[in-house]
Amino acid sequence: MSVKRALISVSDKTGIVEFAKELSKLGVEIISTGGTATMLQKEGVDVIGISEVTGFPEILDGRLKTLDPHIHGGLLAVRDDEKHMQQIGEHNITPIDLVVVNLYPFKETISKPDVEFAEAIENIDIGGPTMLRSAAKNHKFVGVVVDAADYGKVVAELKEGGALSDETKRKLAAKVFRHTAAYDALISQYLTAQVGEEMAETYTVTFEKVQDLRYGENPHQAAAFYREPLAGTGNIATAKQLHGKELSYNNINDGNAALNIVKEFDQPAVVAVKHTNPCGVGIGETIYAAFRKAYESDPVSIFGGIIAANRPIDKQTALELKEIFLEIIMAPSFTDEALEILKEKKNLRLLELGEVVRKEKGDWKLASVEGGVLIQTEDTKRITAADLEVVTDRKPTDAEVEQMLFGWNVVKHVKSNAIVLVKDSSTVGVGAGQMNRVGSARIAIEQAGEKAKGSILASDAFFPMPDTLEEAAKAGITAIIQPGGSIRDEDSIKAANEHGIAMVFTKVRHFKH
Ligand code: 93A
Repeated sequence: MSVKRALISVSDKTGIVEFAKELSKLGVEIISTGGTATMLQKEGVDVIGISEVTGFPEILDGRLKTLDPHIHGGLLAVRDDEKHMQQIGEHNITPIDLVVVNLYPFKETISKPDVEFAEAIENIDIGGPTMLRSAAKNHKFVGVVVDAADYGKVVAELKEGGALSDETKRKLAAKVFRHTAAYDALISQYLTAQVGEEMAETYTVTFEKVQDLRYGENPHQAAAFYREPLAGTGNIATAKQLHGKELSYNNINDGNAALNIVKEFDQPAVVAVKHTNPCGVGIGETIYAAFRKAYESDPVSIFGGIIAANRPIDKQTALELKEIFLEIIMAPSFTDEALEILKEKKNLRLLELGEVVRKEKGDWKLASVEGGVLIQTEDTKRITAADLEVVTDRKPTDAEVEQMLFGWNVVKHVKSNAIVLVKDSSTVGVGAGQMNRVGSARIAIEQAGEKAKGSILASDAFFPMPDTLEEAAKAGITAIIQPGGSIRDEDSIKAANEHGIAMVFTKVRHFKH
């Protein structure tokens, strides 16, 4: 079916003049709304003003422009239904064969810092989505373009055969409903957050594709990476890749884990991650000092790891990083010298994060399960020395308390059951993901070897029995931080006292599954 009449109403006017000119050349009559019509006319395109078609002025500050039977009748009439065609004829409605609409910039508006609520509301488009939906419903007869990226393809098809193919029209319609659904999802999220009803009867989210991925966790799984429309800086989703091979699914997942840990620290920190668990974390006066500590934590496991830093990577650090086989280095930025050094490694992925800051208020976290999704707030719980309850005869020294809090910030990010040993502001042993706590403790102790002596043990959840304490005492661990709350706490406290270990309870636990 040939395209005789098109309606163009766009907020983002990129490429619209060229597109409209091409349509005009093809003999298509163009109807257009206020700002769009003005622009097209200025550029010498003949347009019919929307009011000429509706017989009604644009009123209510533009809220009422296209919401009119002359428009929607022209979009919705089924062309091969005699009754429909007779009815629109009786009402002087002319069919519209092509709709080109993009919507009021709601996302851009709410992305502005300090946006006023009223401004956000004014940017909820009503007439635009309505036209898109009418046209998309009647896509058998109407072409509908919501994405400027499709202008070229539409013109090419019209030039070729004077009409759009059924396949193209159906694809365009599907895109429209994806677009309007995402548009409404964002409005619903914004308003829902405003009234604090996040876990309402339905939960509608939308994600935008960042990139296709070669495969998922394994080569036989398909995968792509999507981001939240309003993702801020300092995230894996908005990081800028400066160098190296394409990111993989596992890279992104591990990178996210490393970043979450490094964000815990205000002082310079470096985190090395393998399979989403930290294998080395260090904090220090400088990023180099932090890197040394992270590296010395476990010089074996860092091989093939992912590094996150919360300060720019300098030359000194780059020179040593270059000597290790790494998948990714992520940092707020890289000095020119550091970049030059690291770029010598062809495959090494370098990600520039922008500002890396700890979030005070967490996002909603989604975990997919078969047939559904679990939603929870992010674990952003923090504690200070004042929150610690000393439960043993021996009180921890100030230095021990400092190390306890460091260990606590790390163990929170280790898959449960999680045990972390720390010494001199670096991790020396990490036990992750075991099905019993003492198993994780044994792994951490074994990995620490000699370094276990004089170290501090952090546990993400309480000790159900005193076996972990006995292991800790044997290894020469001097202090323990754990949530407490087991019915057998007294057994662990007794064992700690027997061995002169200082132990504190946080009364907060950090399961991570
Ligand atoms: O305010 S609206 O919801 N009411 C309408 O009737 C209407 N018709 C088109 N917004 C409406 N539009 C939108 O106006 C389009 O979706 C487009 O984004 C914008 C184009 O306006 P202008 O041509 O005046 O720049």
